[in-house]
Amino acid sequence: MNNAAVSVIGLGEMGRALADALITAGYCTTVWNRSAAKADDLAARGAVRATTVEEAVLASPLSIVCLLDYDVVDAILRPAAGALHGRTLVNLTNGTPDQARQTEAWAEDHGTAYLDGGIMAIPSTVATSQAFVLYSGQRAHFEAHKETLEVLGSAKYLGADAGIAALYDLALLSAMNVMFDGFFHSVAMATSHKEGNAVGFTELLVPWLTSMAQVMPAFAADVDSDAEPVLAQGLDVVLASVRNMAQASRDAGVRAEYFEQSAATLEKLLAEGLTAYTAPVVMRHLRTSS
Ligand code: FVH
Repeated sequence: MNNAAVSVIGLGEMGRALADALITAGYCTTVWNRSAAKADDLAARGAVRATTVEEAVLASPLSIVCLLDYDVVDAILRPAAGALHGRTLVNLTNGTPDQARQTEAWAEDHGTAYLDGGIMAIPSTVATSQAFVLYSGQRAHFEAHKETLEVLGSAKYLGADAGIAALYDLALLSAMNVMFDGFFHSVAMATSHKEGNAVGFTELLVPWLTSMAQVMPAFAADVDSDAEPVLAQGLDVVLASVRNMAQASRDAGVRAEYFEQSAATLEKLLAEGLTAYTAPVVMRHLRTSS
């Protein structure tokens, strides 16, 4: 039995999964939520109900917060600032890097050790081998609570800048969002055919995307390197296929704006005299500040 105490503030879908994992791991878990009924199942499993945020914070050396957004975090924690003094706050709410840094500064002003985090899991995968959680802030704070944080999923420390976990979290989520947009676009195209069906098509799509994901480390190495890129394709070849994707989408009665925009970008790069589609070329185009 692990007798360490942890408080979980925010018992939405994710907060309940986090609290449940801590109870299962044997932690003395205190919980608080605006809508108190969401603590019922956890209390039945042994969680201690706090009636105020302050009471929840005072119950444990470590409080884990998982709420809708940083405005809610701010509104909930501000009145409990005194209780947080000398304790550790881990904020797993989705937010921007600047919000994370501002919350760290606020916490430090109140004598609170702060870690910001990003949960790379859905509620059903919390505490499984699929789950990992990104953390940033002072390493000493992470090391002090690493064992507890490992209960939620593999704990990955990214660095002292409190904003880096949020940056990586949002970057990973952006890749996921674009992937799902691409998935739905491709399904709309494939099912425009009278013999097309989404399930059969997806049986081809998943191995295709899985295979293409294997190329990413080589692209990434080209981004990091100053040497000639290893992976290169003719820009004219890529443009021709993107134009075909746009035309076939239109012919299938599917919106083609994404590919029309993509074709316009490739045309612009060709007009600038570039001939190769490489990771550094794409990066230069994406980085608006360079
Ligand atoms: N669910 C997921 O799959 C993702 C996985 C990755 C991480 N996200 C982030 O986790 C945060 C919480 O998400 P959630 O799924 O738990 O969201 P909800 O079930 O909607 O719970 C929201 C909690 O926030 C409380 N809350 C909302 N507004 C207020 C407010 N004005 N004052 C006090 N509390 C508020 C809400 O309380 P209640 O409605 O139950 O009373 C819940 O505790 C989020 O950042 C995700 O991006 C989840």
